[in-house]
Amino acid sequence: MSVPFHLLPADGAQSATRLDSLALCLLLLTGAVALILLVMMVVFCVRYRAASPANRAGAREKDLGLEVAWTLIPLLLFLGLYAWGAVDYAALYKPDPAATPVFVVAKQWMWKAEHRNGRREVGELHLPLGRPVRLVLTSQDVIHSFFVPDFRIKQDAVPGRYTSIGFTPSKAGEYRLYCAEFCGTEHAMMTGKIVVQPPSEFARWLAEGPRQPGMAQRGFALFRRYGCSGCHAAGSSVHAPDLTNLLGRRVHLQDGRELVADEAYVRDAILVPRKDVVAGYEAIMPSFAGQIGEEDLLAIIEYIRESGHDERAERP
Ligand code: HEC
Ligand SMILES: [Cu+2]
Repeated sequence: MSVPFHLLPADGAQSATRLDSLALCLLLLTGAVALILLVMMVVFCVRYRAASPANRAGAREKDLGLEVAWTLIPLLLFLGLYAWGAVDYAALYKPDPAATPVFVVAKQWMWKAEHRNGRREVGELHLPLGRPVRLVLTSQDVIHSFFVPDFRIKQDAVPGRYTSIGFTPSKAGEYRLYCAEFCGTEHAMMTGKIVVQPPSEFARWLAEGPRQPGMAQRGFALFRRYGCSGCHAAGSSVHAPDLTNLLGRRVHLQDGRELVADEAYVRDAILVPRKDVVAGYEAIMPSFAGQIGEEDLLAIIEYIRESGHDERAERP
């Protein structure tokens, strides 16, 4: 829906359109309720004021039907709005795991992004038009917040953990990125640019330009350098779980809990291995906290993800 006179920021993503419709409905509904009450109040005040000769016969002490109606109808309307909001909220903050992940690392005072093929950028984020993306965010220092008003999305980037947000850009163009969490002297300058391109143009951009080896490939080298492969490689003499296809897999833990492995789980498995010990294994994995930087961690996770999808990634 487009609103005239730029009352609202542009809408560059489906999330923006949906949120605007929800906000408009909320405004209309609450506006209508307020208006009806106000008009009735004024009308009754004037009509039945003490001096008025209006006919007061037939006034009802009780009307169960009326009372039930004015309770139930608004209740259902507002519960409907609640459900609508909950669905939109889940779409943003529990994004589809199949959406293309893009990794964003915040630090004082810049936004760094890395795409799965190893293409990196600072202060800019290129995204394909019409494709669902899922940002996986973290921070190297303090809490920052990734805020794109034109997409109506905001998600904190928190040191020591991953957060994510999913959305689908719906209009090509450039959009402003802000940090929405006061993070130090140059917080106000911690801005960036989101560039939404048609998929073919995006693919060209992704393939060109300065780039490291793909994230998974870098992750593979790190996997060996940190000695993970010593325990986790097939044929290792250590009894350690096979990590192929781990992301998205259901994991049973020693203490009886069960969860689906996502990036945050793998991250914790590496940094705080005692937290979630896999059922059937001994807690012998050492913690790598303080040894592996955020960007290397993301690369290792990408390697683990790809090792399930693409056999070649295991032997680059
Ligand atoms: C000393 C052997 C050893 C080393 C070295 C080691 N691990 Fe592990 N790892 C294990 C064992 C044993 C488990 C299962 C018990 C547990 O969850 O702590 C495990 C569990 C995991 C899990 C959870 C697996 C699942 O199925 O849910 C991940 C992910 C993982 N390790 C990644 C790594 C990475 C990445 C490295 C290198 C940075 C590494 N490990 C180094 C032994 C090791
Ligand atoms: Cu910031």
